[in-house]
Amino acid sequence: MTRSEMLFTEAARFIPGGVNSPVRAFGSVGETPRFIASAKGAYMTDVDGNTYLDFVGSWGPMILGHSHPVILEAVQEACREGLSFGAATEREVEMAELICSLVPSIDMVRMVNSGTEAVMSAIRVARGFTGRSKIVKFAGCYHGHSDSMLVKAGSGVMTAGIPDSAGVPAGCTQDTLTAVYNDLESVKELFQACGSEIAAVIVEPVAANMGVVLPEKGFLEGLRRVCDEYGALLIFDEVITGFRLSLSGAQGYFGVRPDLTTFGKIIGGGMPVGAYGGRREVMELIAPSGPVYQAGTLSGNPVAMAAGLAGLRLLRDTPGFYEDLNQKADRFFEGMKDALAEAGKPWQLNHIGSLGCIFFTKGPVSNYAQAKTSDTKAFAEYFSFMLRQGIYLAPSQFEAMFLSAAMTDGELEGVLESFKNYLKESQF
Ligand code: KE4
Repeated sequence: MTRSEMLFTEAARFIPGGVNSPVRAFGSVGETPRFIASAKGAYMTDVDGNTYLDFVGSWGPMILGHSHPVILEAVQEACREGLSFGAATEREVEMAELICSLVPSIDMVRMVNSGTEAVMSAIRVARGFTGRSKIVKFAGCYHGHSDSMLVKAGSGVMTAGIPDSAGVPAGCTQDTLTAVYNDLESVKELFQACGSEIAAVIVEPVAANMGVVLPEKGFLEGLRRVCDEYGALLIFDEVITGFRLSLSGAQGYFGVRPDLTTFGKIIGGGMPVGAYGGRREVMELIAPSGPVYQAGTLSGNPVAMAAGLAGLRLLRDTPGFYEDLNQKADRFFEGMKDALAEAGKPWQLNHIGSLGCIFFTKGPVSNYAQAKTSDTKAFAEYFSFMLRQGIYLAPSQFEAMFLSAAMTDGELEGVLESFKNYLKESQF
C-alpha cells in the first residue's frame, strides 16, 4: 500500500470523501489521489517520493511555478511582523492600488478570502445597485459554491454529475436564470422575458470549468450590449482568467469592459485570497460606505497580501512575461493538436494563452451540452497514462490544463512525446 493510499483511507474517516474539495478525490478518473508533500517550480512531489510535472498549479494560482523565492521571502517577512490583526494594514492599500492600476475597469476593489466569496459579494452589490433580483449565468460555468450559483454549474459539480446541489432550497435559485454559452439569442430571450428584473449577467469570459471553452467572436461584446440595453450589470468572473491571459485578464485580452470583476487564485500567490471590484458608483454601495453588507475576518490578511503583491509585481515587472508564456503554451497545445491529427484521433483540443484541454468527443465544443458528450472513460485512460509518466493533469474531463512559466520548452516537448505514446496505446 502506498502512503497516498494509506493517507486517503485515513482521511476518509475524518474528512468527507477524504478531501477538502471534491475534485481532489480523483473520483472520475478511478485513481487514488496523490497526497502532495512539496512543490518547487514546475514540479510537485507526492508523499511516496514520486515527482510530477504539474499542469494543475493549485487550479491556477501557480502561474509563476511553485515556491517562487520572491513570494516565499515576502511571506516570511510578513509572518515575522504578525499573522493577522483584523485591522487595516498598508499592504491592503498597496494591493487595492495595484489591482486598480492594472485593470482599467476597476475603480475600487474589496478583498475577500475565496473566489466563491468574491462572486457571492459581486452578485449582492449588483442586486443592491440595480434594485433587481435575477441573475443570468451560463450552463457549465462555475462561479464557486454559493447557493444561487449551484445551478447547472461546471467544475466539480459537473464532474460529480450533480446537475444542482442537494441542500439548496428552491428559494435560493429561483432568481438564477441559465443561458447557453456562446448563444446570445438564449440571453436575449431571457431579457425579453424579464429584462426589467435582471440585475446582472455573470460569465467566465473564457469558460474553464466545463473544460476550456472559448468565447466565440462577438459573444462577450454582445453581452455588453444587451446589459447596456436593459440596464443590467455585466460581471466577468475572472477567478481563473484574471492575471492569467494578460496583466488585465480576459477583459484586457478581448477588449470588453465589465461593470464588475471577480478574482481569486493568482492574486493570492497561493494564499487564500479573492477580490471583487468595478465601477466606483457600484462599489461605493458596499458597507461601510453604503448599504450592501459584506465582511470577513481574514479579508486582506497581511500574509496573504504579501504573497499576492509579490506575485502580481513579478507578473507586472517581468519583461515579456505573458508573450513568452502564451507563445510557449501555443507551441505546446498546437503540438498536441498535431499529435491527435497524426494519430487519426477526432478529439477536440481547445486552448487560449496558458489554458487548454482535450475533449474526448468528436464535434466542436463551444458549450455545456457539447462538452457533456465527452467520453469520461477515455479521459480517465489518458489521465492515468500521463500520471504514470509523471505528468499531473487535472483529474477531470471538465477542468483545464494550466501551464506555468516555470515549464521549459524541453519539458513540454517531453510531455508531447508521452502524449504520442499514449495515443499509440489508447483503446479509444
Ligand atoms: P474558490 O471559492 O474555489 O476560490 O473559487 C471559486 C471559483 C469561482 N469562479 C471560477 C471561474 C472558478 O474557476 C472557481 C474555482 N475553480 C475551481 C477549479 N475549476 C477550484 C477547484 C476546486 O473546486 O477545488
